[in-house]
Amino acid sequence: MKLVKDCVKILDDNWRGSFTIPSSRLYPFQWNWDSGFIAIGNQYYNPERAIQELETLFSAQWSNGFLPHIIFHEEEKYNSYFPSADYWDSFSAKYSPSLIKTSGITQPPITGFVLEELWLNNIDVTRIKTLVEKNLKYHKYLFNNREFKDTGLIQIWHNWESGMDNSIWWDSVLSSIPGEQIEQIELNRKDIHEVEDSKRTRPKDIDYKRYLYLVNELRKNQYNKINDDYPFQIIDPVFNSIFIQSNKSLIKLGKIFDIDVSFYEKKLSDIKSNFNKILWENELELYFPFDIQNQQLIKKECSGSYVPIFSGEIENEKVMSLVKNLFQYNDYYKVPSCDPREESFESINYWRGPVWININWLIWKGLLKYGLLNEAELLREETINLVLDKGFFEYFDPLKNSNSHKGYGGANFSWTAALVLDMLKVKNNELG
Ligand code: 2M8
Repeated sequence: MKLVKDCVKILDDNWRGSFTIPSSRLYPFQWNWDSGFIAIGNQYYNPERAIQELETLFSAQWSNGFLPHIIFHEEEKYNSYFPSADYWDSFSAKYSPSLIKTSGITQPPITGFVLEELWLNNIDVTRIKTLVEKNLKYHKYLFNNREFKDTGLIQIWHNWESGMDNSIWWDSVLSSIPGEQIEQIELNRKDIHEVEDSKRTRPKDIDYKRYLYLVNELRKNQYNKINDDYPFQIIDPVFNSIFIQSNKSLIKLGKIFDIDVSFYEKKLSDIKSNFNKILWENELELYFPFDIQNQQLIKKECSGSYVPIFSGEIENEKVMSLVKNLFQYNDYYKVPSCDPREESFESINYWRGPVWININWLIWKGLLKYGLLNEAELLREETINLVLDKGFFEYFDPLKNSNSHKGYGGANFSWTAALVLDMLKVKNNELG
């Protein structure tokens, strides 16, 4: 099947000997949640690469358990990405590894779930056990350093930690950073030279200055704590839904491997009882992020509002409301990263409107968990067709009547290929 061959070729081309880059030139290093999604796709054709991908990621784990979002593997490429390895300056942080440079923030913790998938697919048990132990240490770090009060819920400290970088969800918080704090920040952006039409498809300079302001503040504290007035303290439903599922997977695997997981069981029950209380909005019947500094939900409809289905831990009634909402419009492809009815919607600007394959995949997985097979199939078909029609890009214009003949951002994008492979696998039950 040609589509399968194309997916495998992209994963092959982006493989760098022990890890996979998301897309050449634009993202020349290893990214945390990308690696999780990539391993999902590689487990069928290349199980050795799937496990190695995670082993390489965890080889850059900090001694306190923290798992960074970028691993800067190839020194000669340090300056081809901004902010560069030197900008992050991880070597000056107490707990960072001393041989490999990394960023100082994390990303949605998908790897626990991925390990369960690899285990189900009979990939080397001894190697999986070692990774489960490391992954549990990472979750312990999150509980010990990022828990919001005693809720079990984890806070993120940077919009890059959400993985949905310039989502309209973060607008209010980021724009609260005073102008004089970012005036002096210098940019040396590389991304804008690597994609077409970057003015309309990538974040603006002023956004980048705010992102860097946050990095600078975190770096002063060795990425390990925040000051009381630090503006970005968010409980993100996407991060936490993925975290719930990964905790469940690690608890299951931990028991199989005779590891004491009682700490995580207690914490998981805390998150489960607080997730809906804090993040569900009753009138709009959607999930939203909670802004801790301003003590309020950020009530804007984004694709992330649906990702909690992936956790498998929300009540049927809520799932049905989400599904009703999700399938009510047919004039755009599912699932736009920002609802087209929102004022800030921009159809081709990165996380402010376009469809992303990883978010569709998470929602699709969630629908399957609830036995919503028709809805899951609709989403799966639409997602695969979008890639067939517009190519293996990073993101896609959701408007059906637009003139977009191809996708946007990075081409030959690894997680697009990997997750399409997974979606094909379920349908055909084999890939050949
Ligand atoms: C994008 O984020 C990076 C920063 O981490 C960037 O824009 O330079 C996001 O889409 C993120 O979710 C993704 O992991 C990363 C690599 O694909 O690119």
